[in-house]
Amino acid sequence: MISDIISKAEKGYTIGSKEIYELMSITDKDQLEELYAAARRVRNRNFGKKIYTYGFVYFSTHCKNNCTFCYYRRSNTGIDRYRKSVDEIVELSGNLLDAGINLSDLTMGEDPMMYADDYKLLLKTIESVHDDVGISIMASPGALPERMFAPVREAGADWYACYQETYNRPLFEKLRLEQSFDDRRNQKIWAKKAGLLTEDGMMIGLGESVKDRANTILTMSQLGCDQVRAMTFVPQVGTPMQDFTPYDSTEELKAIAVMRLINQDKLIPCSLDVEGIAGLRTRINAGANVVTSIVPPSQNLAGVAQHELDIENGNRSVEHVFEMLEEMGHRHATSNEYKSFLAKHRSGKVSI
Ligand code: SAM
Ligand code: MD0
Ligand code: SF4
Repeated sequence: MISDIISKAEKGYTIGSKEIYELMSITDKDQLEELYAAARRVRNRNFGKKIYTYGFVYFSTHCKNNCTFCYYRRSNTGIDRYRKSVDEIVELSGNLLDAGINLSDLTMGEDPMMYADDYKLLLKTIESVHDDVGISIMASPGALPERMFAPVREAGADWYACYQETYNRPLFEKLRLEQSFDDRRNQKIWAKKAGLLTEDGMMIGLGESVKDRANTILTMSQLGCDQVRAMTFVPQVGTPMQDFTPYDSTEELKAIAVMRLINQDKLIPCSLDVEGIAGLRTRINAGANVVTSIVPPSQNLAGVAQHELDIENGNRSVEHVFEMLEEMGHRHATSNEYKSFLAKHRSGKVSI
């Protein structure tokens, strides 16, 4: 039964919510292996040995929001926060490009300073990285009004990332306090209409059920995003969820593999922001094809879920990640290879 679903999905036939639920319910070790092996075959058939790489530039950790899971929520007072200047962000992105990284993920909390004067500083930041560096750009600035997506695209962003975390509406409302479920869902649609590639994402271990996970995977896939992700929740000191018992990575790995089977030519991240470098191999083996949250040491940059883990010791550095990919029989994609992937996907029609 499980084998039938895996092989049906591997061949590219559509599987529905019931079948996704069955796959997300697997606990047997051999069946899990079978799932990961199928996901690897699908990834390798579509992408060969190539793995894309993203640098993470968390350029402002100030935030007006109060998400219960997040270290940088506004009520977590007394933590260190920073805001990088445009020049610093340009320099960081330039270093990423020179080191062979495919994309600079320009991420921030919902920082009022960046949003002031009609998002002036945010747009200036994107534009400067585009004009002065030329690396591909993902913007992860939080939720924006619909009218801002065209300017974000014009400033030079290739991608807009905004994660729903869960498509269970009541759970969303308990997590993303004072934020609108529909508005956040619409972000992806508005971004796509403005010509941006889009990323959606789910978090695992927030109190959701297996059915919620299956439904979230299906909804993210149906929205037609070009990149979809899963990240295990990491409890954060000073937040209402600090005492949650963290999950191990099994559910995330399953989600990566299932997402791969139903989004065969899409990008699926292996984030170093959950388990640090220790989590790279398992996620690649589950079918991921982009390493995200590569952070250079000595730049005073933080991660989101793991704000320190493996950064200053250099384990999340470019060199170390490239080396590990080679050891696993993969190779990092060149900037031209990445740009041609973007061109191919950008021409896709809006399917919603
Ligand atoms: N502030 C913007 C926003 O929330 O859309 C951009 C930052 S976005 C990169 C932050 C994402 O990191 C969240 O959407 C969530 O998926 C993930 N994240 C935040 N805190 C986390 C945690 N404690 N554990 C795991 N993932 C987390
Ligand atoms: C990551 N810490 O890739 C980053 C972040 C934002 N677009 C991505 C969650 O894991
Ligand atoms: Fe702010 Fe994003 Fe953290 Fe929510 S997840 S508190 S919006 S930085």
